[in-house]
Amino acid sequence: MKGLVLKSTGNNYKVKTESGNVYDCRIKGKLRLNGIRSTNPIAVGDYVLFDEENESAGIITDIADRKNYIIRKASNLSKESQIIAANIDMAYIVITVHSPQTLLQFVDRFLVTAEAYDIPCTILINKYDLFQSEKDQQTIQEWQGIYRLAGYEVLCISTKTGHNIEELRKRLAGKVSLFSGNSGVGKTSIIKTLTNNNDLKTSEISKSFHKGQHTTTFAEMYETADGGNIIDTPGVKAFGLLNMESEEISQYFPEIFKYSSDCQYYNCTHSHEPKCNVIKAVEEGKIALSRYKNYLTFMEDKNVKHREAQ
Ligand SMILES: Nc1nc2c(ncn2[C@@H]2O[C@H](COP(=O)(O)OP(=O)(O)OP(=O)(O)O)[C@@H](O)[C@H]2O)c(=O)[nH]1
Ligand SMILES: [Mg+2]
Ligand SMILES: [Zn+2]
Repeated sequence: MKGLVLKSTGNNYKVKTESGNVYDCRIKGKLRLNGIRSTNPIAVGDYVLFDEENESAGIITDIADRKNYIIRKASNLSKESQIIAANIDMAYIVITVHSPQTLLQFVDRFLVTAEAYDIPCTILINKYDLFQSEKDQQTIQEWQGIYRLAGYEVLCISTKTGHNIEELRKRLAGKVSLFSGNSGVGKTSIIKTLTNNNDLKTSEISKSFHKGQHTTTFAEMYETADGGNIIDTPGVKAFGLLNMESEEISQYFPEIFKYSSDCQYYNCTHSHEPKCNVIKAVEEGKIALSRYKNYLTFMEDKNVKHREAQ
């Protein structure tokens, strides 16, 4: 039988067949896994073949080739990597100005990762109802400016007031969408709003630490009424960049990549070289300073790692 993996807990897989039956599956023996070293060989969004054991249980025997997948490393130096999901059309990074505060470096790490896997990404600023003060509005405008300049769509939403929820619903129709972001930003709340699924668990962020409580513990896929699939994921603290070479990093900042073709040196790192068109674009405000600074930080991280490895 063929099915779609809706949830993976590492040794148990919830698999849905085309006719809509759901099976609890396990893996037996070794599966050929394309050489990916990961803590979870099969992920949400994977298509698998399985043998039916009874009407609600099965054994996975094979996994179909993936269109794409996205991997997360817990930190830059961590060896363990985890496949977050497979066969994704679109990734959404959910962020908040405060309650909890999202750092732009976290956003940029996520965007670089999504670019590396060629997954288009949209930024959702959730809890818009909380950000009506002048200061918060300024931050939102600044963030919109930064990311629109880089070519990303930025949408302000609120599950409390319904702001832009219908806009978001349109974008999700007929697609597989992944939701990621820090714990407590409201990923599950958004999915709950869109699917009317009351089984979904959400919880308030902690009063003393102003952080989420890691309420969602496993990635899971949910269906919307208009044939979309949304993948909810556990909140993450950090995104380690994958094994990419420092030269690759500029390719994953679309706006830096765009201007780099006119740098004087073909191997320009856009950090100190004369006649660097990227530095010129930053000076002219065509590339946001915060993006450029994070680019330099990621390059530096990579170089530090290289030095340590030698
Ligand atoms: N004011 C306001 N609160 C919201 C909004 N959306 C979600 N929340 C609240 O934010 C808190 C955290 O929401 P969750 O949906 O559990 O957050 P999450 O991102 O899924 O968190 P993890 O599962 O831990 O990663 C809950 O108390 C929600 O009610 C919103 O638009 N406005
Ligand atoms: Mg959640
Ligand atoms: Zn340059």
